[in-house]
Amino acid sequence: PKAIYLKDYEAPKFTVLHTALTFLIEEEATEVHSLLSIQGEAAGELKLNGQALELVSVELDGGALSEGSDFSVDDDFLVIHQIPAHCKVAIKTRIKPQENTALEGLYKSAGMYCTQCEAEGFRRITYFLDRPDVMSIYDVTIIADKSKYPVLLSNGNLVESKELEGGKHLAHWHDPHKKPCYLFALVAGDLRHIEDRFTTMSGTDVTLRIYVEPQNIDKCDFAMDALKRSMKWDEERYGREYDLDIFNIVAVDDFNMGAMENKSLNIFNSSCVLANSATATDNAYSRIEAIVAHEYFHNWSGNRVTCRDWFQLSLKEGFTVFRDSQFSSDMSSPVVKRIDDVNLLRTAQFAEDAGPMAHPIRPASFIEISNFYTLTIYEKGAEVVRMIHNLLGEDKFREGSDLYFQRHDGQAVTTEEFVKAMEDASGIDLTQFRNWYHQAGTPELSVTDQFDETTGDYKLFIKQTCRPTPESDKKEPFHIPMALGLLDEEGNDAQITLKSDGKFNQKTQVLSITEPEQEFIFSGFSAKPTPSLLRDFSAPVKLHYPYTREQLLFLLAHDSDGFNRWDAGQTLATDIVLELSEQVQAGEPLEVDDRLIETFEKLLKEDSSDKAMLCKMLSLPSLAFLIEQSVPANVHAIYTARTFVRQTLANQLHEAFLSCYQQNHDDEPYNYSAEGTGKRSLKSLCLHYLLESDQGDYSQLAISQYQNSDNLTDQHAALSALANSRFQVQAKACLDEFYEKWQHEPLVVNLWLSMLAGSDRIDGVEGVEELIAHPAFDIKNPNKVRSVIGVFAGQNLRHFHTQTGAGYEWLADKIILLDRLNPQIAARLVGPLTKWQRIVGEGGQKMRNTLARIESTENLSKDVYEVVSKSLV
Ligand code: BAL
Ligand code: ZN
Repeated sequence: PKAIYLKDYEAPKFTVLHTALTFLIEEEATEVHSLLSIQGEAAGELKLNGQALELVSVELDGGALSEGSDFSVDDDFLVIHQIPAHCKVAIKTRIKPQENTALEGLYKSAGMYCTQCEAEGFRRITYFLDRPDVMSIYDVTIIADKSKYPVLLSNGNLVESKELEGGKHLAHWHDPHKKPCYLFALVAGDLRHIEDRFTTMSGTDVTLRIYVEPQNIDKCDFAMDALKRSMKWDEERYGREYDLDIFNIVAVDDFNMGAMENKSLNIFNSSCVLANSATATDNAYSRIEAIVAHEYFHNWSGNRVTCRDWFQLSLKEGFTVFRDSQFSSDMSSPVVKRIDDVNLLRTAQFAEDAGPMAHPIRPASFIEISNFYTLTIYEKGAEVVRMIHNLLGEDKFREGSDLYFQRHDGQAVTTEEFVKAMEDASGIDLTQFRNWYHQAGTPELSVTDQFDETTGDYKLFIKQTCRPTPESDKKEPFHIPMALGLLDEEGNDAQITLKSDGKFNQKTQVLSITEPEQEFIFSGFSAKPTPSLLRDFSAPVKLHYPYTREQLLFLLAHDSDGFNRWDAGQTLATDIVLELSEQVQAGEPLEVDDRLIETFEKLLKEDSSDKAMLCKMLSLPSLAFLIEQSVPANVHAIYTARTFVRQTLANQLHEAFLSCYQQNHDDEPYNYSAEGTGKRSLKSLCLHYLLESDQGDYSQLAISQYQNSDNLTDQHAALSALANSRFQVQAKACLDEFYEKWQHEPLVVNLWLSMLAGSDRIDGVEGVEELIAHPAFDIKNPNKVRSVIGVFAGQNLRHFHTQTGAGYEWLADKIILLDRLNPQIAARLVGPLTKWQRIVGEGGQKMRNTLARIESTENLSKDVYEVVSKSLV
């Protein structure tokens, strides 16, 4: 397979002004008739994309064309040798959605037809200029059996609907907004809906509907509420109003992504829309709220202003993730939201940036674009927009955003247009800042300091570096905004006075790091302050400062920045666990630093009102995060050390954990709210520690919580604590009962599968293979693949990295099998193996050998080939 390069971009020679599509849906096959009104500057060859299509006929301005003399067709293109500058091309194709397991283009999920066209799925529906800079007005007619498919949906407004002979019916949809074909959508099925209304800021009445399979009609209310809140928030925060009379959401079970922002017809993975207290956890509620908002916000950041080409994907994704994170932050606790975002970034995106698939947020090349829906494009992309927001300030950022939407409404543009609008609106020079867009890798800041008692000057020396990544060895310095606080001896924020410009600034000062090495001098100190660096994680960088454990404890107790207070605790715990892991390897006796235990005890006894924050403070860094901090990593030594710390805390503080558990355990009916979620998360954390303690048998506490709770969050917490504990008999009884009760609810079953696949007590590869053989598993369903294979390989690191290498071989077998069915999902599963260079010794080598075995498999998809081959370089 060949790579595609950004530098080769050329504007299209023809565009499609209008696209009329007719879908004749039959059980055997679906016929797609398309009539394209084409316009170019001059006559010439027309090269249309198409994949897995059966071509029926081609006409040009009403006359039939012949293969060979007029056009040629192969696996990827239909080429019409010569068309005039203005013409109409009519193409008929036949497709088999019911056999489409790749879930791209038009496919069938649980008896309903639906589409997924981003990035390049439309070419599996009909021959087209399948590129985002070709924008067209669509008229879509759907004809299908009325009893089987009573609901027929597409983008825009319904302009006609009627009954036809033979039990069929027809619906005609017209979308007045021109759009790229990746935003096209169609749904045909036997669906129910709930309906609500929203009046926009200029007074337009919008009908809102959520369509689901009949059994799910009681799980739509929360998503509807989230949608209305998103619409209002986007008006208030960004001045963005909805632009059609109808907005539809449809839930489907088989979906490669979380959801898709098709114009006015968002299609959602059912896991990202369906919720009630019995079938969704707090985590699911919060994910649903964020994804409903994300897809809705795309209506402006993505649909009204779209991407010129797929190298610009972060233009819409980075900005929209930033917008949805602002929304979620406004709906709950900003610090907790920031902690969650940064945890994901530092654990998974930093690993991506340090691995063989590292790419800039605006990549320069790819083989398969589906492989670039990454944490880098999304999460790091959002961090880059966040830095612009912080450099400009809220008001100027809003002016920049307004200017961007006003200038480029209806256009397909690049990240450059976004940055330029921000620059023009604010007058702030972002020239150097642009390096974030085309340089991959995580910059590292090494900070040292010095205090001069005679002058009262405090100096910070900051050095920035960035390791080589596949696209370049040598990096230009990044523009890194570093938010800084300086704590005095009492732990208060000192006034920060930069000696060079002499003026008093705020208690948090943002320093612009732009050079490879920089020095800052602050004056007016009577004693050496404690630096609070990178407050609120002001830039996506790795920070190195030689904090002593005493300094970290001081920050943990006093820092006015909530994020850094939490981060001081994480740094302390990381330091302790990694030191212990060295001792594990040296065969030395282990002992946990008393100061960590004292800190936990103090936190547990504090009467904190912010339960969610307390839960974060009491959570140890994850095994995945710790592995990232230690390269090359000895997974088993780190696992042993971390487990030892958990058990020591559990044993020494079990009474405090019990008391905290009891204080937060009440009989109030379930209600999804920031307060309720915080309480439940804290309670669940205490329960997990209690079940790890050997100072008492707390299994009954978990069993009772499982049996008596009115909500899935608490039941899941109890079950997963049991599943990971020494109480395996009780765990099995409860888990079996849970499955019996919920086997008809796919989303609950998926949670059950993921609890088992992620359990510390699973019987290794044999245990996970039993899940694959279970009737609840279906390899064609991406949610089930993620729940079992994804969780085992991506989260159950102790068992995946079993020393025999059996975990790697098992994963390779699944990837090879799945590649025949769904290459996108297969390629995602390669991720854990790509980290082979970070795993110490033989383990890393075994991972590499496994990758080589996958690479040697015949007829590998582009998707899997790209990830595997790049990982082996
Ligand atoms: N555009 C693909 C799904 C999403 O990011 O919203
Ligand atoms: Zn998105």
